[in-house]
Amino acid sequence: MAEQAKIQSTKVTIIRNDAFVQTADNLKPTLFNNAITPTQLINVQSDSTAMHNWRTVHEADIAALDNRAFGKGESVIIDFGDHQVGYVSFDIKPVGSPPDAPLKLKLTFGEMPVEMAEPFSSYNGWISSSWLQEETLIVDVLPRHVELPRRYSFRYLKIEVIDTSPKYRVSFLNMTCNTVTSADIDNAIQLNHSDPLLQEIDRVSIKTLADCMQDVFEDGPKRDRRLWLGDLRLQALANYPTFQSNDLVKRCLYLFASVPDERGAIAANLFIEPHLIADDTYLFDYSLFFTVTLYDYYLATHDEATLKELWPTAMRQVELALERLDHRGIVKDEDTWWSFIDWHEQLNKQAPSQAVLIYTLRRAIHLSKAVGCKQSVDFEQRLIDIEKATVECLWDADQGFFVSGDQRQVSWATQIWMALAEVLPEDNNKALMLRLLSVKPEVGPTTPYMYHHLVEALLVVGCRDEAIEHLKTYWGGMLSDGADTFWELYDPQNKDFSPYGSHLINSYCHAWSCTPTYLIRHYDL
Ligand code: RAM
Repeated sequence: MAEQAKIQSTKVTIIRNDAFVQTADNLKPTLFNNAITPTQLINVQSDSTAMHNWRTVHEADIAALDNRAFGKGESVIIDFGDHQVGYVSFDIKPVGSPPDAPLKLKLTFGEMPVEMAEPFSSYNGWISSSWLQEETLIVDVLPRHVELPRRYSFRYLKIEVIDTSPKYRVSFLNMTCNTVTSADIDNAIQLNHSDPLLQEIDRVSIKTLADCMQDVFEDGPKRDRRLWLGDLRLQALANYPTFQSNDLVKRCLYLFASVPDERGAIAANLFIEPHLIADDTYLFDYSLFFTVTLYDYYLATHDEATLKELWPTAMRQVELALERLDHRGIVKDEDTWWSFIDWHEQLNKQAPSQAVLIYTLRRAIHLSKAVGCKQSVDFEQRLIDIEKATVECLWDADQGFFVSGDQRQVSWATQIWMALAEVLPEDNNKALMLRLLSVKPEVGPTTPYMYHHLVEALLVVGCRDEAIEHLKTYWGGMLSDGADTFWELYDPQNKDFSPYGSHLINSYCHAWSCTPTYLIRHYDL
């Protein structure tokens, strides 16, 4: 039995498994660096047809930067040509009289043109404005070589000269971004698809995944820069047929298993620095995805030792989820953020969560048999009972849809997850998805996360053409709207959508949108 230490937090007691922490530490990835130089100077112009109403226009070749000198109130926007994650350095040279006052600069980093155009002071969302990427730099002595200490996620860098003095101006030279990723890009498995759009979607998916692959699989290098279980599951799927950084998946699984609470529940996300800390957010679906991610990892690697060691943690997530069933065998609903599923404000989480439980139970049964655990017998019986209860209580035969919550809500998320969980017989499952596409209930998908599940559900039920069409329209839509990497949020009907109150804070390189490479390759689209 591994040595365990107890860490008291406000709400829960974390039972730390030091042996697991050690295993995770031993699997720390190598980081790859690459020095990137910018490609051009740009301006932003308002354009009602462009994403967020802003487009970039070429202002000058990058060579022009060396010969320009900037005084008080002047600014420049530098384009690094593609999305970058890394550390920026440059030289500042004074021009004119000896600098008789410090130099004050404001630097603004943006993944999207809108971040160059709209002042961050206009941000009024509910999550911290400190995620907006900016920096004030005061330089006493010139010339100076600057190495910014923070890692930034960006394509554009705006430099505003707040002040010099009337006697001198400044030039910026040797602008460089030293990029960082743990993805071995040179050795990624290539795809040669005959469809140029699918080829391009695959390329941008891999770029998105690589930029999120750091010391752990981060959800987004701009925000939250954190290991979330729901994102990890999808990143791992995209990783197997591309970078095959399977040890990074293993490391993340061990990190999650290192810090369960006193009931054995796995947190929804982890902080890695200054040391491993489980966030005090627990989500029903995300905890279950520990089990699912282990299942996918085992299928991809056949790593029996890891399966054996992590199986008790995986089994525990299912047991805890089963404890949430009411007397009918239906997951209890609650008016809190108890399960994630998707960001749609009106979405009721009960039925989709029920489906996630069924989806996970199937995989847990497979794993329990693989490790020779007698729990498989109980899980098999529970699965039969729960599926029966689901059809009895949540299936609305008149509407031909599953319903969720007291208000019997019919949402896309519910049908999609029920289809993935394969609750109905094959033909009915396919009919369910086709009905969903034709009826189009009001509570729809709002994130690439939910669109991933929509496309995969279509593939699972055998609607291949519809799946390809949705994949191309949705992710292709992001490309037409200027994506260098795929975004955290994209609602084609409401392109400014943000669950955080402002599109400025959205992440435009987000793990959960990198899955087309998995869908295209795994399902041979
Ligand atoms: C957001 C992040 C993350 C996601 C959670 C639920 O904070 O975008 O990717 O997993 O929500």
